[in-house]
Amino acid sequence: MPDLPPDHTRRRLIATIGASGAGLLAGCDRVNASPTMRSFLSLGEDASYRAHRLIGGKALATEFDASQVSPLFRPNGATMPQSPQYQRHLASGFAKWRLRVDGLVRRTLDLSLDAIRSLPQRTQITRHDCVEGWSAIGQWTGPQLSHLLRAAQLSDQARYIVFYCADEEGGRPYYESIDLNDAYHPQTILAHRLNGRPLPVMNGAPVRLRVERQLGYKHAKFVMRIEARARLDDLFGGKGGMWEDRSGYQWYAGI
Ligand SMILES: Nc1nc2c(c(=O)[nH]1)N[C@H]1C(S)=C(S)[C@@H](COP(=O)(O)O)O[C@H]1N2
Ligand SMILES: [Mo]
Repeated sequence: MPDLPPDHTRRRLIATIGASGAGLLAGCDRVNASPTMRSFLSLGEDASYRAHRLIGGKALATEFDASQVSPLFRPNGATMPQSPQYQRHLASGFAKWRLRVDGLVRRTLDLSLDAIRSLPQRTQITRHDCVEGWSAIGQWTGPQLSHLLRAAQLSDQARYIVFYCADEEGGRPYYESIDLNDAYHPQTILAHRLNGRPLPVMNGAPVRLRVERQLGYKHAKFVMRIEARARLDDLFGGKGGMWEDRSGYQWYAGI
């Protein structure tokens, strides 16, 4: 699948988010320079994380054929965030919803759904594996997270990308986080379409993360805000995600 947009799309992207072309189109050298192996908590001890990083940070998850797409992409976990704010956005077709990208960035972004739709898009057919013992194959479309991060221009201290969701668990938002290696991975996208249609609410509308080399709970739905951070141990329960905090799930959920 093509990663680079044709020139007119690029120009529109630059116009849309008002970033400099140099910043947007620069490579991701700084990712390779980032000390992801100097890890957080027990990550250095995690065999799956170590193995993945040794095999190569850019290994691709398997992509499938259109004929293999599951008839229904089964929803799991939260299927309808209850907050009045989310309900208002849903009622108005997310017309005034904005995805905020902030934290350790040089420019904060507030992206409308239209802006997200007009970025260069990637479509991929992948298998989602939930720890609860089910899988589904779906076709996802959305911009690569790397495009947003380049537009926001991460500062040198940024090590992790955190996703804050609209649904809450015990007074805290569902949240998840990934390292920069996964954040800049070509298959890491913010999906706003599933199987050729707008993303259904139950599957995470208006946008949800696809981070294809990890298990289902990492794929944050109903993403409201993306934050670049230097550390995770000072956020909520300190383990980098709602399930990690609450039930001791692995932070690196490599498949
Ligand atoms: N915001 C949010 N994201 C979430 C969840 C959730 O409850 N809330 N559940 C996770 C789990 S455990 C899985 S398996 C997938 C399910 O995605 P689906 O509903 O599209 O099947 O979303 C993940 N992302
Ligand atoms: Mo899951």
